[in-house]
Amino acid sequence: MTTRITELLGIKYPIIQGGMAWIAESTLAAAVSNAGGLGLIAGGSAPIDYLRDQIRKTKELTDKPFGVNIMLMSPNAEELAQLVIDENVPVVTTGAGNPGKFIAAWKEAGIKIIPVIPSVALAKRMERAGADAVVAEGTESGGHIGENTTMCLVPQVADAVEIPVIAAGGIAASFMLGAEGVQVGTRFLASEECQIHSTYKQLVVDAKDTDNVVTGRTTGHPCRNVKTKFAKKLASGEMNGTITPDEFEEITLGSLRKAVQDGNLEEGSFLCGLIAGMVNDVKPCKDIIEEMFEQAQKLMNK
Ligand code: TUI
Repeated sequence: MTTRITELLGIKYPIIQGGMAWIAESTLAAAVSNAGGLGLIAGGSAPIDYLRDQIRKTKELTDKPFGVNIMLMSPNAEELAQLVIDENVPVVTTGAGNPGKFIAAWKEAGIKIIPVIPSVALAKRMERAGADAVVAEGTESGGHIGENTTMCLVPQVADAVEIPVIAAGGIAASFMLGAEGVQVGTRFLASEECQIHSTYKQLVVDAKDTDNVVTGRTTGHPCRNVKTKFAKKLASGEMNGTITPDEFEEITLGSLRKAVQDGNLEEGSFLCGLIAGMVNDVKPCKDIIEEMFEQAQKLMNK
């Protein structure tokens, strides 16, 4: 399956891993890259020394291309943006903001730049600024989300820009909508190589189509999660006004770490996309990728 994305990135399958903060580290990134996709390490709000170490570990674990995701709301985004240059990272994806001010320096360093965008307007702005491709991420995705759906956003972005579009979602459907690659996050949560707590993996495997909720709408930073008691309590508290936006920020501070490292059901935010209902087992990244492409091929042959 050769597209402009496989050619741009030098990968076998047009699939890039989501830049999941606290989750995407060297073991997962290298497994996805070794399986023929583009593995990503999450910058998140990690300390610079941790990210440098993860980049170097990934280079030891794979000789294939990989990337780093820069989360632009992070207080240290600026220093992480410089680190990817210093460490010769081949690809950068960005999330939760406009990476415009970093693009010139990254281009100068020969880094391939792929912003994740929630709207046509931002996709056009990124193309003008020199991005190599964009990921159009619909509201079904896990974590920090925009309002548009993949089904409506992807074809509009694909029409609006000349650069290749990567859809966050299933392969066959994404190609029908005009994308040339896919970004996959939630499915990789239930991979053998993903280092999250076993409780987190089990929540993803057990989730049905309706076991999902958006929290943080009152703060302006909506986030999609597995519908645990904690997430439900947050969402309803926001809705009926018993949790103010400030209280929400306080309660959820550190909650992603508590989910990922401790599997803490009482205080953890288990970020996860709506597609978790379809994720029913834990297996190696290689099997996940190969199975996705076999299924896509069958669907497209139909
Ligand atoms: O970034 C993500 N997903 C994330 S980031 C994250 S960590 C976090 N935790 C709490 C609050 C905020 C972040 C967890 N999941 N996906 C990519 C994405 N980017 N989704 C939406 C956007 C986005 C939103 C606004 C991109 C650009 C943007 O631009 C606004 C502007 O400045 O024009």
